[in-house]
Amino acid sequence: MLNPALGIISRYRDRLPVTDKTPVVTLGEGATPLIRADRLAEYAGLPADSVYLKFEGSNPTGSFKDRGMAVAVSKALEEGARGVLCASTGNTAASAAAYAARAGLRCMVFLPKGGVALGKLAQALMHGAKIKEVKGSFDKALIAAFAEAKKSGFVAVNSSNPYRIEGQKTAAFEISEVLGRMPDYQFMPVGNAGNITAYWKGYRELKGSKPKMMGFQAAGAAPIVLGNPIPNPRTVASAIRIGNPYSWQAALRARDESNGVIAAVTDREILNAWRLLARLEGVFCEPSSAAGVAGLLKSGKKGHLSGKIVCILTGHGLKDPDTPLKIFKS
Ligand code: AN7
Repeated sequence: MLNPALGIISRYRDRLPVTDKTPVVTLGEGATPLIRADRLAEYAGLPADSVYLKFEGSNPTGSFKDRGMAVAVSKALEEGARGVLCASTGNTAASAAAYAARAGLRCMVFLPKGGVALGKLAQALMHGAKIKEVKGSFDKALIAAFAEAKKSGFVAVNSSNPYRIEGQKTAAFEISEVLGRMPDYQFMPVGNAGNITAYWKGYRELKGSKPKMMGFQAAGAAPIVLGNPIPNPRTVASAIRIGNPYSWQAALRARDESNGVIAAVTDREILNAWRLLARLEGVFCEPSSAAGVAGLLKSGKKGHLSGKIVCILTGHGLKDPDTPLKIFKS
């Protein structure tokens, strides 16, 4: 195996849209741990050696976005872009800012004002991104970002950018390599729905029996579950506070082709799963990342799960230091 520190482009070059001419911009993303979670499995009423946590918080900027950004920024550099831009609930901005800095590109980020966790804002500032705060939700910021991309010629590196999806699909390859096959179920949060789209693309490119894709939105920000956009999405899980996901149709395809589910979990269920991960397994993810685990705990109780189950923990707990302090004050 190639040195994992070389990043996903070196490891999966033959399965990514790069050539010898593509300048590889990497921070050593990917090769994140797949952590066996027996105590969580027991809590969910499932057997030992059935539940695994893919801890994407171990990526260089602390979220899964780095996989997609490595490819998107490398391609932007190859294509001679002046800069990159994105709208973001925080993690995309942090990742874009870091990879743009490394590539010597300018970076502009459109953020929902007051809606981004502290650590993510600190990252975007630290890496020198130009920050535009937009009144309203992520969905408004995305419209502003697309308008600016048209005007400025900066490349949009939201998950509308197909290279983002290509990079993110590599997590499906890693899980399958470690388990020796694809899992039976995959539980994960759904926001703008790029990641569920990317995983499903990755699994589709592999031969064998594929997982059921189990996506979870926060109940106050669950447009896909309700079947219509939400003008004012609300949830404690700021990363997935999204009312009109870009990859809506692709997420429905992933759900339907895999015989999976996209459902909602309440903030209470998210926070409970988030705390359980920290206290039963020693794994600190951000609140949004726990939405898939909240879904697992609900489904586990119904008793029809079996086989290997992977939960995607999309971002690191240190991204959002305010939420534990607010919730566990005493
Ligand atoms: C920790 O950074 O949309 O369903 O702008 O940061 O692929 O959107 C973040 C999303 C899950 C949802 N977990 O993934 C952004 C942004 C974390 C996240 C999601 C996000 P998608």
